[in-house]
Amino acid sequence: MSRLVIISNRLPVTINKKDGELFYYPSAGGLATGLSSMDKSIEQLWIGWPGGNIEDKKEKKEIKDQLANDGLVPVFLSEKDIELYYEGFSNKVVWPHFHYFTQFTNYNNHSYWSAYERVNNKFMEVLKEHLRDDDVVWVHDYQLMLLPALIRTFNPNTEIGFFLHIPFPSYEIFRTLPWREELLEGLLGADQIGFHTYDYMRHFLSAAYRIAGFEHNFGKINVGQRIVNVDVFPMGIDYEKYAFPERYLDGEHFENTISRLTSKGRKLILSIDRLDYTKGIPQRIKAFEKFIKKNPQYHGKVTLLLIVVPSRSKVDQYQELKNEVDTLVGKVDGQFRTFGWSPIQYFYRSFPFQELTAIYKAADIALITPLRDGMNLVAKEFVASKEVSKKGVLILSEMAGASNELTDALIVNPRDITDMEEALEKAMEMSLEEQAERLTKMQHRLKKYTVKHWAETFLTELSQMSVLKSSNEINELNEDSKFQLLSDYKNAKNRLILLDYDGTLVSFKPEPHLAKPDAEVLALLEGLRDSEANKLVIISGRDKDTLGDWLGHLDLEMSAEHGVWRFQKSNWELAHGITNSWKKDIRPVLEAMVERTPGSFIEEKDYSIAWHYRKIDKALGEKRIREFRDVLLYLTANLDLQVLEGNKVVEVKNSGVNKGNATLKWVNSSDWDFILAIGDDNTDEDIFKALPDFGYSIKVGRDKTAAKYSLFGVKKVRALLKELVEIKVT
Ligand code: GDG
Repeated sequence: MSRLVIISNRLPVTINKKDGELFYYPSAGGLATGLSSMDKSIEQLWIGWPGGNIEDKKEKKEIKDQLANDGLVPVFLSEKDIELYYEGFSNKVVWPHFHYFTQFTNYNNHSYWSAYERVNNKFMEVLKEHLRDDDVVWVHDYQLMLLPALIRTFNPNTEIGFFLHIPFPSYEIFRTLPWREELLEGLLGADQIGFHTYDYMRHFLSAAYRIAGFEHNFGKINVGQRIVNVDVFPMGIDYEKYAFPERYLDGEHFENTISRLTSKGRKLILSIDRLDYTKGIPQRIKAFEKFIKKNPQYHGKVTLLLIVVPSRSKVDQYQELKNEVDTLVGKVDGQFRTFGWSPIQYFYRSFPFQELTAIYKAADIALITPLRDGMNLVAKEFVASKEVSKKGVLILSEMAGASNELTDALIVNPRDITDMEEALEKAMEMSLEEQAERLTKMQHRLKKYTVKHWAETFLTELSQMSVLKSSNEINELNEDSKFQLLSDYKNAKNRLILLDYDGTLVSFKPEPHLAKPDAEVLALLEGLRDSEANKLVIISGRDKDTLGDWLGHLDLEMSAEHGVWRFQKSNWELAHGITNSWKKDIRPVLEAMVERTPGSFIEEKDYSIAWHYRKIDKALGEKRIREFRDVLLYLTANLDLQVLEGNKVVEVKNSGVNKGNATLKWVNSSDWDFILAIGDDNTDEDIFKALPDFGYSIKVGRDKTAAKYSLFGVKKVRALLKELVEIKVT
């Protein structure tokens, strides 16, 4: 079994130096707690920053040795790295931007960006010292988005997964980042990219398409010769740990904490987050204030336990937020407190796990209302803590990824103070039956989709990608097969060469009339035609007039409109039994498609008619085809026509006419000792299938094909034809 190498910004252990001595603590945060409960039977190595700024060589060595015992490898960051990469690019650019706080995004600090690049490379350098050929590497989160591509360059065969723990913003937001291409390119180095929710996945796919031009098919993106799988993996929790914390803890202390919290018989509303502007803490306090104001009957009977865990205190916005929270708490408390009651109990610190779980158990309501949150594990942990009691209400923001799963919570809009206030009223009044019913449903899900399940699903799907990679392998025309083709060509006396035009000899252009043959392609065709042993045929879906104008002077043979016309001895001949009287019935349907789809257009040929959607969003084009498919099929069935779906085009033409039938006429017209056919489109598959066994068929592109070989791109086709032409010369 392969070894798993986890790479994240922070290690699950944080080092703190006090009075010259090093102390090791478990790191806080969802990622550290989550991954630490993964199956230990798989060999693991975890690479990351242990926190702090360790400069001393002796200390570095000591830390390295100490961590190595637990399979951990430190990446040491300098003071500058921490300032520019961690506090800078990660937390002042990516974090606010991806959480839709663009007013806090620093768009113009290039030293942040260079540090981000430099530190991603630093992680790479450490990985290089440890990476084995069969390792599976799993990179985590927004601080390391360049790493997948760096690993890919270093070792193209490494299996690489990437998981983003925060939201991926909509394309409209993402596009405004100056480093958008670089970040996409970095991420697309992975074999698999995972997100917490379908929305984040959808946003990513849209950005990859609109910014970098990569299309996807059910979440699978073709990047060069690789497939990148993009999918949703909602992260779970270690359920048992929160459901039965007493099993892991000193029971007495645990019970004491609970009884201290519940001694006054007041309802306890819990709010717990890192101090962060994404968490909606001020709005939450305002909602509580409104609730207290509106419901005097609860005075003295309810407490908001407001726990704010210090975080990123060096970033300006966090200091401002701290002041705002302090002021708001003071205001509400000052306004409503009595000698025996304080409406808010405010803690600006973190709690050990033991106390945290006791707090979860003691709380009656959890008020978790982030303005944006990738997932939010606290919500899940609170629900799990009610496994035994079945008492408690979760009020959850619709902007937290967790709201997609915890649909039995009271879901609120975190910017709507009234909505949150009303949810508090509802929670206070909710019957025990309803609480139990809602909790049971959510617990059922959380028990099943634990963090272990999350990691296993991600890694299983990643390993299936490598199976897919090998089963999907395309038989590329490599040096050996090309050598055979060239030598067969050289030895042959009677050769047939069938070439498609668009996408094969010339690249696609936004409009068909722009794809005129250039000097290079004309010279290649002349070169091939000039060999006496060659019969050169252009076999295309284009109309005969365009082909005639562009290539008629070359004195070669042609087939136009997928076999409707045949050009021989400077003369166009129509295939038998073909009519075009049906066009008047089909045209209005295609015109309706154009009307509904700005940017699409009709191409009318003598005996066929096509609707192109090359210039518009592929998804919109495909949606339109789905809408009109039934009408088209109904009409064409009655008129003995066929509907062909090509590369961003739908074409209607007489049935029984296709490139395959056209090909057979040439194939049967002589006793060839060499046949070569090259094409890129679905319609060219008919050509490949019509060739005798000894024929060479080459598909241009990466799709599944009946052709013997594949070549990637027009440039490569031209290079091959050039070699054929040169054989004639020598
Ligand atoms: C990211 C995304 C996503 C909190 N306070 C204390 C404490 N915690 C523990 C909780 C929980 C974890 O920290 C917080 O998890 P979150 O999910 O809320 O958020 P982050 O870790 O900041 O961030 C987030 C997550 O990654 C996972 O993908 O859900 O959306 O932003 O486990 O229990 N633990 C202790 N004392 C505390 O005071 N011991």
